[in-house]
Amino acid sequence: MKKALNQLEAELVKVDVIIYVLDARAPKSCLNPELDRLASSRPVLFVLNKVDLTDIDRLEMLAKDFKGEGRDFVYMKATESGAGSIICSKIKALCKQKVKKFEEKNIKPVLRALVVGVPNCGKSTLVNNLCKKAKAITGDRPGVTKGKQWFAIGQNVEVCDTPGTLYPNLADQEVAKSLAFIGSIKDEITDEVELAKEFISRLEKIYPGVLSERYRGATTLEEIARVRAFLSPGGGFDEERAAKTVLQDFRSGKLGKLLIEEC
Ligand SMILES: Nc1nc2c(ncn2[C@@H]2O[C@H](COP(=O)(O)OP(=O)(O)OP(=O)(O)O)[C@@H](O)[C@H]2O)c(=O)[nH]1
Ligand SMILES: [Mg+2]
Repeated sequence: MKKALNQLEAELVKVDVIIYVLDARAPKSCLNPELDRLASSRPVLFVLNKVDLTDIDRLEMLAKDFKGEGRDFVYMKATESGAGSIICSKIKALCKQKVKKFEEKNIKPVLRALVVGVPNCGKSTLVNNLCKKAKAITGDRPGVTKGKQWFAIGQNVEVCDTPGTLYPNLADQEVAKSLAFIGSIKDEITDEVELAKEFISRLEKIYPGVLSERYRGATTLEEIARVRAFLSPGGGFDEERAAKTVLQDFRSGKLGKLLIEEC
């Protein structure tokens, strides 16, 4: 991740604006203090992506923090074609000084935007949306994009897709858990049973009743395995399968539209 951040820093000198993609199910947890430092020298457009999966009422409570001098935000469903069209006008508004300076000389400036964010938040999907073509590879797992790539998206705007960047050291356990819940950290390096237990405990605090409604009264992994008849080959109930099911149901929106961090 240190290498990825160094590469971003090198790219930063070429760009006018940063498109900072956040997963709207845990937007604060997606803020990387290292990226914030890099982003402090440029205007920033926060893209609160995956709004189709989040709790918009709670998101609205957080959204105002993403607006200010040289800062703006948009709600986004990057998988919906045409949804990205608002980005160009937001970028132009954020870069209005450069645009004005060039237009005074009768030149249309090219605006360059660097797309950054944690793994799996939808950066490449957004870039494809802006290109109106599937040019960047996307995937439902972290670590899909391996290197930076520039794309012209029309209207004199170019965007650079980048690999997802996590914090060099995820000291805040609550943040680390949120990122694991939304699939920004590889499941292979986390214990899914432990993660699902943490998820259940967070969910019961913020949205009591959601689990028991989906799993016919069950609220623990063992109970969920029981109601789903997930049996272990060695006897007993398969908590690992229940853990995978709970996490997958959250990530795919089957548990409802949820914002899974404290507001
Ligand atoms: N429901 C929903 N899914 C989305 C949205 N945007 C992206 N996705 C899905 O999220 C997954 C990750 O998307 P990518 O665009 O590959 O994410 P990325 O940030 O480029 O990921 P890395 O390259 O690994 O850092 C894919 O399965 C997308 O289809 C959205 O607005 N809503
Ligand atoms: Mg990508």
